[in-house]
Amino acid sequence: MELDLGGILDHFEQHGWARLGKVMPDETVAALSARADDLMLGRVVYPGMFFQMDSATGRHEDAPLGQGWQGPSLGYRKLEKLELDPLFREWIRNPLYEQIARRRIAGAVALYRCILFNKAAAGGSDIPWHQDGGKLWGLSEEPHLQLWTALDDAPLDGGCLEVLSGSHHWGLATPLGGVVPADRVEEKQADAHALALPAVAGESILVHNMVWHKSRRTLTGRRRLGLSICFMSASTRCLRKKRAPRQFFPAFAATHAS
Ligand SMILES: O=C(O)CCC(=O)C(=O)O
Repeated sequence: MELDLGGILDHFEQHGWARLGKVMPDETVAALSARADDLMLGRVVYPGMFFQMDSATGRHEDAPLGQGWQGPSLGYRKLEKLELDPLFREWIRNPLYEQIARRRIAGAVALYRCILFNKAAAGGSDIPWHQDGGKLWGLSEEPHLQLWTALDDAPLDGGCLEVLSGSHHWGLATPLGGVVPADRVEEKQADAHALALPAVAGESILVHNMVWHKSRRTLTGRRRLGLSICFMSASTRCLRKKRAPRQFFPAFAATHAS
């Protein structure tokens, strides 16, 4: 498939998101999806992988913190450090993503995170308006490039991604980053202006870290898995002080041209 990357990246720059279309082959969708189940059910195990169980209430703020894997369940909300797994690693480094990363990031490229957002068939939970950055992320530079891919169909009533187009131009809503405070959401009438981005399994969407985005519970009775990959310059340093600074997974080495 020939993509007009120039046009896509212009759209990303202007609106804070852009559709790549269905770029993940069906067999990769199936393999990653099956591997996600294996990880949640404990059939494939990597020490150091991060898990967060979903809340029982459908409110994301009720999801338990710091408990990690709690036994076999398809009810996890987040799985992180998927770069530990060879199937996910291969997808992270696919040639299209490399091309995009090199157009946006000079020199060597590192992975900030590769994370699955799961909404289990029972519905999962809402994710409120938020930004991916700020002090919460604890980095020397703010990353801006994320690629979100549907591993299941994510229709309008099935927990699709929603964005506030153009909001990345406003920078961080708070120095801390993360959830956008209710008064800012109100001020910008974000819910009235939310743009839903339904996607079929295998579709990737570029998401600027600063664009306000959210997703609701799925009402379809089917699971909705979304895979989010955030790239950044390999020169970015972890600023955390309480524990040893994080070392980031090298995604793409520098080339002579970069
Ligand atoms: O997949 C989702 O539902 C939300 C994704 C998200 O919040 C993120 O990528 O930061």
